[in-house]
Amino acid sequence: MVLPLTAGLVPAPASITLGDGALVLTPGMPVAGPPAAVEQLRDAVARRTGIRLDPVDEPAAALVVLRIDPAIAAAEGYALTVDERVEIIGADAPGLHYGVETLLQLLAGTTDGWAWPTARIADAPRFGHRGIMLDVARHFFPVDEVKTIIDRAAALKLNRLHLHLTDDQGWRIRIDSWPLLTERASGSAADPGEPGGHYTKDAFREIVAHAASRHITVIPEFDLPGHTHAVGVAYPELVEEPHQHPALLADAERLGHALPVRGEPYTGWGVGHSSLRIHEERTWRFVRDVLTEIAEISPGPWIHIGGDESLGTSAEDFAYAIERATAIVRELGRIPIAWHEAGAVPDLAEGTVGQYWGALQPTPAHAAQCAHFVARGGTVVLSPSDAVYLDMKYDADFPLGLAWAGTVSVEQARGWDPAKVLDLPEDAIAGIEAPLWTETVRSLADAELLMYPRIAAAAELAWSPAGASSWANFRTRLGSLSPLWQSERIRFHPVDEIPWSAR
Ligand code: TNX
Repeated sequence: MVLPLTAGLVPAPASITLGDGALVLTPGMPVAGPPAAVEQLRDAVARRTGIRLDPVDEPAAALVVLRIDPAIAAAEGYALTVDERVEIIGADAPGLHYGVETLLQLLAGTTDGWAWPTARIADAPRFGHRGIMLDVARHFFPVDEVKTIIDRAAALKLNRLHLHLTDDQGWRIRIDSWPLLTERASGSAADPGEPGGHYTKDAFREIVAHAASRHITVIPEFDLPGHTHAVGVAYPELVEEPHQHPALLADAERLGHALPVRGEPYTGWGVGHSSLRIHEERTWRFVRDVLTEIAEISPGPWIHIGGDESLGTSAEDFAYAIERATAIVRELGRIPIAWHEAGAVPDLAEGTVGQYWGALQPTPAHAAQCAHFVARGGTVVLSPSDAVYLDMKYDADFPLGLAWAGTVSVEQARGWDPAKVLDLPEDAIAGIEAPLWTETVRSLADAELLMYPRIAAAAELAWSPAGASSWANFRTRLGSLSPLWQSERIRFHPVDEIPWSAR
């Protein structure tokens, strides 16, 4: 038997020993275990190979045995063995799910047919927060596309989907107490030719449920006090006049975009021009109502309140807004998350999680802002823009994406250590999140080209132990995923940096 079995696993497991044998798949191969995991495996194997595995009740009669034992590994971990049979023991349901994803990546075509290499793997994640962020405000993704993105994120062992639901260009979530948000402010996006769209509460619940079935928690974001131009399209009395700062004027001129006008849809790419009216009590009724309705449809522990690029809000008003918004989230029984600028606010709610989007080399101000979240009992999620911003161009010639943080190759996306970005203890780092901002994205295909393969680099840094492997080893493993990605119809950008396997 010729085995092209390279164990192309991404993210790299904590420990792996490969033998020289293999277990060949046969139609009707019996599989036993918890129904959700059995179905996950059967569906994926059938999609990849056309082979149907048979569910059986008795583990003793099965050749693939799936089970849960909390003693086997840390949370979300698993142990996997392939010899004459396959056994996957998850520490919990997510761990079993990830073990099955690993087994699917191990599957390879051989001269004897589809086979798993003899292997022994013990695995568990480095970080608890392994996220992707989708900007559905600049480009709206319908529910089915979000589900596709969820399935694929879970395959890379990611466990958070941060949905950036509101921004200057559009409001994407139905709020019953303020119905004009979606009636008047959801029909635009970051391109005059785009239709926009929004999620009804049922649609949002469907996304949350689908994510949960893949062990992914949805983190909804209502970005405030800036990035709120769309609020003013529905309720002009809630927002200030646009702040026409020099960078906004210069960018609008360069890109040929119109300037923001209060009460009218904005389709340009400028940032930092909008602000809620901080001193009106009506604004705070609005903020509380929105956060309350979002909390009602979001069972997860976190709610993101934005806080980035509030150039149209004075520092004093910004501090007041962040204090008040984070306190409301706490009152709703949830943990606030905010972009790192909110770390400048002395009295932000205790336990607020910061999301760092500056460079791999933080400025002293950024470092101090991040440290403040930790001093207030929170943690920090790392989204360094020159490493994990999925909307940065791969190189200057790439047609999609922006380049304000530089271009980001796959090697740059993977070549950093999450423990070394900020001068904080490792347990102050909640994990890593890779954002996809969508100013230049017009379709799921565009999104995929920016995400893949770089999302795999972010997933590896979030999951695998520090220093788990070299760049040379990562390139080879990543390249060997190409047949799997092709069979899943993922439109990845075939960068020259990676030796993509033909089969
Ligand atoms: C900065 S990063 C933003 C977004 C833009 C993005 C484009 C952050 C918190 N804010 O509003 O979409 O750059 O890369």
